[in-house]
Amino acid sequence: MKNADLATNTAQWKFPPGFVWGAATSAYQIEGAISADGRGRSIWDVFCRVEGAIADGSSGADACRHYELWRDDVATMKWLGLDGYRFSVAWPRIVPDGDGAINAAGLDFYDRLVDGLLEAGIEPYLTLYHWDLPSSLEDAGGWLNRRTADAFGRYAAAVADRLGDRVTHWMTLNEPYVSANLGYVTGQHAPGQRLSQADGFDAAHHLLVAHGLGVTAIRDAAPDASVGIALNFTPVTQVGPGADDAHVGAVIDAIHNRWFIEPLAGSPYPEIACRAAQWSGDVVLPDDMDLIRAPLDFLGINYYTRQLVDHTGVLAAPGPTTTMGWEIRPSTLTELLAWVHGCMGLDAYYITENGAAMPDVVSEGGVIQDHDRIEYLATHIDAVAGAVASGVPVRGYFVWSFVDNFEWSLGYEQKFGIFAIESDTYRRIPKLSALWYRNMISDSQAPESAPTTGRP
Ligand code: IFM
Repeated sequence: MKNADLATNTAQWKFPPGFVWGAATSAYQIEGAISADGRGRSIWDVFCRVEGAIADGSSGADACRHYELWRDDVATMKWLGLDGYRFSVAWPRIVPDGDGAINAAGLDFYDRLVDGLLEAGIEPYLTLYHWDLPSSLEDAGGWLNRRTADAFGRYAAAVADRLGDRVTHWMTLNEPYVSANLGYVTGQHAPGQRLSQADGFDAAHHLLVAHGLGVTAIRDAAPDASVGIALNFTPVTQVGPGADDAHVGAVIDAIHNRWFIEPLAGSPYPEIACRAAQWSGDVVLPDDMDLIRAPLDFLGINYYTRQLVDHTGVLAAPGPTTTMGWEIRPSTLTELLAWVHGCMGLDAYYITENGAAMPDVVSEGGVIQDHDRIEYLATHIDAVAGAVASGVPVRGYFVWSFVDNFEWSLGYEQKFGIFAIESDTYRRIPKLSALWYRNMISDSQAPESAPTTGRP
């Protein structure tokens, strides 16, 4: 079927009953209100003030004002027909100094949000850490310091104690690859450090220790919780026939795609990556790998694109691409899901992020006719259906993102939302993709399109 037909025939996919259609966001990208109700400072508040760090000089200080407008947002999600909403909790709202006293007002906000979602019939999917580390922890070394992992365990316990009676689905971390590598190696993200890959692996290890401590804390507070982690994958396609092309491809693949999933599945860190970075692994304490491999209920998979690699490294993506310059490649998602299932063998996977930044031209009628985004979503949902048909138990799909938001070092120039935000009023304006997603959800829930597996 042609891509355009895939997008128009929204009743074609046969997902299992109970498949969760959702949308995703994260705290710093949408909340704003960075000084409200005792919130502490995060590394992103600090990083955004560094000259040149953010492409458009902006920050998440106001973002989408979700902290103030969350009730309207929940109503909009209900209108969309979402089954699930994936959001993150801002650590600095709960523990302003990173470790120590709990700020009840911060917990109150998420308490209200969770109740509001449940009242609207929307299941909360909660991520504990989506990159907004309390800056006082960074002052003490951040993720290079193991104590940050211990502090995360205590923070996780505080959130789970308060919300564990109503939130079933928990993710410890979002994309620890990005926290470790963009935060401590390339410096593109907060805290903006440019250190060695070996230092990046120290940070990555501490993130995984934090994950393990978080899993324990959540299970202690909420024994029936379904617990996972959201990992991002950028599969590598080797270009060029040489052994050197294969070697560089294998190293990049190990750093990007294998580093986190393999220890979660009980294997050691990939040897080829440790060797390439001359990583001593001194930070790994005797019981760490057992802590990291704690059984999970599900894995969250964030997928946007693949990367082409030769002996020189990652190559510019061939077209078609999104405005991020990321190649649009849905078939890789089907292959990725099979590979992930082979590694983890779990009963449940969620696509916890998938979506596209597009130019979003406003038509004469004032509507954002984002047919390109609709096609991206349709072809990727079709790719998920393909994986489901071949036996991968994918249980849900969360579009990134619910609204245009603060795209980290790229500011507000990259637009991933299915809703735009009107400047001045902060009104959420549905793009054509929001209407499409709404129809697709409603069609997929129609009784005649709910057989047990696969696509036609
Ligand atoms: O906006 C980000 C999100 O915070 C994490 N995953 C990728 C998205 C798009 O870059």
